[in-house]
Amino acid sequence: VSGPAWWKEAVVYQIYPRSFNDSNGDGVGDLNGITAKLDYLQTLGVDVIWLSPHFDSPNADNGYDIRDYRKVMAEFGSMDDFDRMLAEMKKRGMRLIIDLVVNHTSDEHRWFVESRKSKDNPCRDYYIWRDGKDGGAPNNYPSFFGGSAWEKDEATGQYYLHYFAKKQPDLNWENPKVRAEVYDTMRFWLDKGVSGFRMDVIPFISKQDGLPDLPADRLGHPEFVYSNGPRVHQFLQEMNREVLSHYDTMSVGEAFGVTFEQASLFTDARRQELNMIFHFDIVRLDRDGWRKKDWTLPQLKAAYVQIDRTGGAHGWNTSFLSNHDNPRAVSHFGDDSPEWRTVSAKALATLMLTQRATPFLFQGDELGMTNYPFRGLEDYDDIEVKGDWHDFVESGKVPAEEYLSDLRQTSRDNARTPMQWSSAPNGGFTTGKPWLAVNPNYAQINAATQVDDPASVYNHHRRLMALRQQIPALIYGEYRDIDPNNPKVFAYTRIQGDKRYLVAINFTHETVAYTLPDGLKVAATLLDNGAAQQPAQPGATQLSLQPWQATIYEL
Ligand code: TEU
Ligand code: CA
Repeated sequence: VSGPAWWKEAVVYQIYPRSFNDSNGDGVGDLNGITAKLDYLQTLGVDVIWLSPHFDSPNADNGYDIRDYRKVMAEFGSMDDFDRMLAEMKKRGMRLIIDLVVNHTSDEHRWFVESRKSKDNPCRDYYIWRDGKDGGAPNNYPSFFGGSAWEKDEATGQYYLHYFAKKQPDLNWENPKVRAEVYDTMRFWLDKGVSGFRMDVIPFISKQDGLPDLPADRLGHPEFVYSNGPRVHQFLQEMNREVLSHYDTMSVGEAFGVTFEQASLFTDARRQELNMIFHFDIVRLDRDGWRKKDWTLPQLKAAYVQIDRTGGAHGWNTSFLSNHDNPRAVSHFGDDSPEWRTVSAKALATLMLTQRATPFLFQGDELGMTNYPFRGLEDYDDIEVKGDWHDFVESGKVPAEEYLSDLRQTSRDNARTPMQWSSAPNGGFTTGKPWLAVNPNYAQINAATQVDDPASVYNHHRRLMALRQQIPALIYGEYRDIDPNNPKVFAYTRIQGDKRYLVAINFTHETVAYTLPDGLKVAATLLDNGAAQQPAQPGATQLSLQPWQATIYEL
């Protein structure tokens, strides 16, 4: 049965190292830069750091294309820097999880360099090679970064499979040698003292038998097929048996393409696969690839209920509103105009940190950092942008303006602009030229001004994280949406034994008179995001919720 665990009680903070803090002025964040900011993270209340890939890589996809799994990316520092960073984290009682990117490697990885040489190379079978069909690719699989998922290689005339860029060939997990290499790599880092892994697109590791064509209605969303290979659970159980079960770890799988019905197959503790997965249903609620769609509050609430259900009695969930692949939380689900930015960012923090789930906070969201005011294509760095531009705009399917206008809101680069530490040039991120432009609003939004301001977004996160530590019901308590159809107010209870709490969030710009359903009565206000005009009276059944007010009550 699934009982208490350190990783259920932890708050995880995601660091995208390239954009976190540059210690040597080359414009790229680095490991020493992270070490220098550990006190800041400790004060915030972070228990676990998830570090996006820090391995040697030619950076076709910012480190999600790994050339050497046991080497630190030179731009980020050395293995000594890594060891020192980890030791400093431990000193502060923090743990580290790292990114395990093993669906694919870089095409510059030693295994692929060998593999492509000849059909009888000992590494040939580390990847997925097929003959072409009718003068073209072996099947109709699309890649997520544009074009076909197959690339023809001149040396042998065969094609290799790449679900992402052609510089990210997919590993062949059917080959026991590949699995043994992966498990060895995991042990290497665990023996160094890391506490687990975030696993990149892990449901994709098992490929469909015979690689048949996708049906036409799946071509727009191949993830639902790629995530359903016949042996994915067998591989994950083996990984757990061989590696994870021998260490005190946490594991979280990025579950792109995994539906609510399938989720517990990964996370039911009795199956011994992963501890948690990242569902895509909230961050992708209002979009289809780069395209924006409208969303309503009841839809958002329904996703929360469904995700909570997949946790059930034997699993556990994650709670997150952004990451390095998604726009900024406040720009996405709140209101990033100067008038509402602070209060709505705090409302979202309240939502994020009071779920029956482990919260994953993305760097900068604790400051209410916003999307970037992109103008044209030249402002973007992301490889995905270039692929989509090619597939949708250059192909003539979509006018450039339409693509660029949605992209401004959906692009991954929104989350990747450098951290805003202070009002110094470039937000104090670097003394050199940043690899990606800093958001011009850094003079208004930065850590230096927020750390000492009790009313800041940062300090609201701090208070929420402290409260979560004090009140087990906010972690383990049953989750119930008490008013799923209300289009303005998000209200839910968290109940554990006789401890009863209510979270009420006004998602509008208006004052809402809210009558508590089901005879619920407020006993006391525990924490408010600064919007409330007066505390609710004990016994109150009527709340006057101010614009973007988010309050945790005791019932
Ligand atoms: O992303 C998985 C993924 O498929 C999407 O979230 C991706 O961002 C894209 O929008 C799909 O259209 C993971 C990593 O988080 C991402 O940064 C990598 O680029 C990708 O895998 C490949 O490793
Ligand atoms: Ca640097």
